[in-house]
Amino acid sequence: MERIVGRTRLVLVEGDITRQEVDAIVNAANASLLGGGGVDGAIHRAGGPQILDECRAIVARQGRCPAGQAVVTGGGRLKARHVIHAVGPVWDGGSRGEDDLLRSAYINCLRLALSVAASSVAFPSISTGAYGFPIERAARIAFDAVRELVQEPCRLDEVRFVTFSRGDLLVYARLFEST
Ligand code: AR6
Repeated sequence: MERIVGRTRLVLVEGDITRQEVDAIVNAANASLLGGGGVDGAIHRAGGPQILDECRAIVARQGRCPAGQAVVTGGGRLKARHVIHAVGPVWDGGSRGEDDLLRSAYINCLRLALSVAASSVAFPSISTGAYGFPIERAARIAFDAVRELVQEPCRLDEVRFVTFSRGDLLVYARLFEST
């Protein structure tokens, strides 16, 4: 499924983010930046040890990465040249600033993608796995943040949402259809 916003193509697919042929893929990391399960584990496994080495160097330089923020490393063995490691909020009922932190994570990823001159970037559904953020609410925040940023024409040709289940795909598809 596709939508054009500004001069950017928004694309919805179901699949494995480690296999996407884009300039940058986003990782749903944690504040340690040292890897974990879910999409984080998959990216480090597929990309190899170079990504973890770079993450360690970043933490040594600037410390842990708080929720809402992101950092960028190379892509190691991945097809993507860059990995943007975003830390989403842990869901805690919804009244502890989770929405704003999730939105910041998406916006900061897009800014980092632009800063490394990526013209295509793929996102997983940040925070909706181990961190428990409800998928409908998260997808709406993700979609709105991306749409808002690319409304002003920018150098991003494509932003891809990569869902990992049919259920998540349908949630995003409803957003694409209603726009
Ligand atoms: N490609 C695309 N999406 C995936 C893949 C994949 N290969 N694998 C899982 N997903 P999660 P979070 C989906 O738990 O909620 C880690 O341990 C998954 O189905 O990976 O932000 C980190 O180190 C879900 O829809 O990330 C942190 O400690 C989405 O990716 C913590 O989990 C996000 O699920 C972060 O939790």
